[in-house]
Parts: sequence; structure tokens; C-alpha cells
Amino acid sequence: MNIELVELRHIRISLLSPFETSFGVTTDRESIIVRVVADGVAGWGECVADAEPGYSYETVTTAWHILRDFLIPELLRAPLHDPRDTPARFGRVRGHNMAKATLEAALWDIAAQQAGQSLSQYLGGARERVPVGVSIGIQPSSEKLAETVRRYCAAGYRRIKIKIKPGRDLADARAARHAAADIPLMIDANSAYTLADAPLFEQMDELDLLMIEQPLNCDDIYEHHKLQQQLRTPICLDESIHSAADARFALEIGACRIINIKQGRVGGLTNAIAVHDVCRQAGAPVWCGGMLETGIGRALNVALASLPNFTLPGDLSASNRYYRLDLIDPPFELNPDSTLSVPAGPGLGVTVLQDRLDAVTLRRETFRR
Ligand code: OSB
Ligand code: MG
Repeated sequence: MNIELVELRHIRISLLSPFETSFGVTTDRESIIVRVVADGVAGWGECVADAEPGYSYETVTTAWHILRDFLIPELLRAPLHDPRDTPARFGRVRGHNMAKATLEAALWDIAAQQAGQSLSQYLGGARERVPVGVSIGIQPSSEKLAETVRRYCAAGYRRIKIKIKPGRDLADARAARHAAADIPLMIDANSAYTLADAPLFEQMDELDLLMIEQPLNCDDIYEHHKLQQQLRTPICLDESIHSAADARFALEIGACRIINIKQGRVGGLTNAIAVHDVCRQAGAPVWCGGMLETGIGRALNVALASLPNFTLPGDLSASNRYYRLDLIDPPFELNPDSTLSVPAGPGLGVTVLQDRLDAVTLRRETFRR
């Protein structure tokens, strides 16, 4: 691949409703959309870093800096044979996984198009529809939460995740359990607790949850092992896992039984596949996490989630769960069996709507070889 051009856009797009987690509230999603042209073929990528460093230390501003000053010059320096070579190519930049993943995403889109395949086919995907659920932010009250849970169940989502934070956690989990009745339910704490909260999670054990996602701090893999020993409910790690080595370590010491894979968090699709493979060998299921992506990032996630060990429903909801007007055509729609269809066209298999993208773009910078 001879990379000719890279274009960055800082975008801001309003969510249909605010999304609250233990680390903050998002009303407008800001991110970076990248377009790469190589050998005359254009590929797209979306950066999952947010405007604020609540989930990760990376932000739109740090990612822009790392992309502009280090990663893009490195990419334009010489041709690249395979998107799988990207992590090694970026090896001299420590961390900044979300910035790295952005460019790698566009390179995968290009490579799949050049091979005349959908990204899912190109990756060795095993299914045409991927099971999905919905991630519900913290609501104003437990009653409002129950109402929201019922609304999403009625819309056809057959796996519900609720966000929790210290305070109303147990009441919220109970209200959601009651509202979701016979639907698989899980909670996501986004690192808001410590081992001293083990008694709270022991009470959660009685709610028959599918899993408890990232209860403790992102650096606390060891502490998660202590908590997992005290619980029947599987722990799933999200923020703690930045590489295949992290995944292997966490599974070997029993810090979790499930891993949430986000390609942005682990530094791109190549590393995401490596995490998938480590988990598969260890007999641990994985699922595809989400970061409130637009359809551009979602199309990549859906292709990733078509790999064989993604046996649990992902945080990959329909376009209309997030945005009034998605940036792609066709938008993602929920199938009656609580799945999203994997796009079958070449590459990402979706068309980026230029006028909508222009309408949400705050700034833009182009780089040429
Ligand atoms: O922890 O999984 C998370 C969104 C932003 C940041 C972190 C998380 C989330 C979600 C939303 O849970 C998942 C989605 O995109 O639907
Ligand atoms: Mg999470």
C-alpha cells in the first residue's frame, strides 16, 4: 500500500440523549474521523478517544497531536505491505492506542477493498449477523431506569447493560432486574469501586447477572482476582486490558472470566484479533465493546464481532440508539433476533455521507506524501 493522503477531521455530533457513566456525562460525542487514500482507494477510521480523559488518558486533542506529529509522518514515510504490520510500524510511540487504532482501521478498510472482500470476510468472520445488546447510561432515578429498560426490551434488545456508580447502584440493579425479567442483564461500573466494596458485589451476586464489567480501577488486575474469588458472577474486564499480554495475565490469575474487546483500547484491529485469539485458547468468551461510535466505527466493530469467539452480545446498538442522523448509509438497524447484520459490501461495506460529515466537522487537516 502506497499511502498518498491522510485527512483528519475533528467532529462533534449530538447524542439523542445524554449518556452518563461513573466518570461523567456525554451529550455531544466528539471524535476524529480519518480518511486515508492508498493506491487510489479510500479507507475510513474513527478514533474512539473522547473530548475528556474520563475513560482513558487519551482525548481528541492528544490523539490529534500523536496522529499529526508522529503516526501520520511514520505512515507516509514508506509503503506498508499489510495492515497487520501497523502495530510494529508505530512501535516507537509508547501507548496512545486509540490514536494508533484510528489509522489502522482505515488501512484495513483499504486492504479489504483491494482484496474485493467485506472486512468481515477479510478477517475470517464466522457469521452474517452479530448478537447485540444495549448499554444504558445512569438515569435520573431507579424508576426512570426501569422505564428505559422496558423501552429497550420492547424495541427488541435481548441483552441489557446498565451503568452504575456508588450511591444508587444496588437499587438500580434491582430495578433493572425486575424490569428486564427474563432478559440477560449486566452492569458496568467503569472502575468506580475498590475491594472494600466486595460486600456490595456479593449482594449483586443474587441478581443472576450475566457479568459485572470493570468494577475496580483499571490498574487493579490483581485486585479483580481477589474480588472474582468472592463472587459467583463472572467479572468482565474492559479498561484494564490494553494488549493480548494483559488478557493472558488477567485470565491466568483469574482476574476475570470474560473480556470486552475494543479495538481502540488495544491499539487497533491486529491487537484486537490477538486478544480474541488468546481468550479463545483460554476458553474465555469475548464480546465487542462500544464507545458511542458513529456508523463508521460501528461498521468496523460489527466486522470484528463476526469472528468466532465473539459469542456474547456486543455493545453495538442500532444507529437510532445514538444519533438522529448517522454518518453512513445504510444506517444500522436492529433485526428482530437482536442482531445487527454484518455489511457484505467491500471493506467497511457502508457509504460515508459526505454532507452529513461536513455538517459535524469542526476542523480539518490534510497530509500528503
Ligand atoms: O465502558 O463500555 C464502556 C461508552 C463510552 C465509554 C465507555 C463505555 C461505553 C459504553 C457504550 O458502555 C457502549 C456503546 O457504544 O453502546
Ligand atoms: Mg465498559
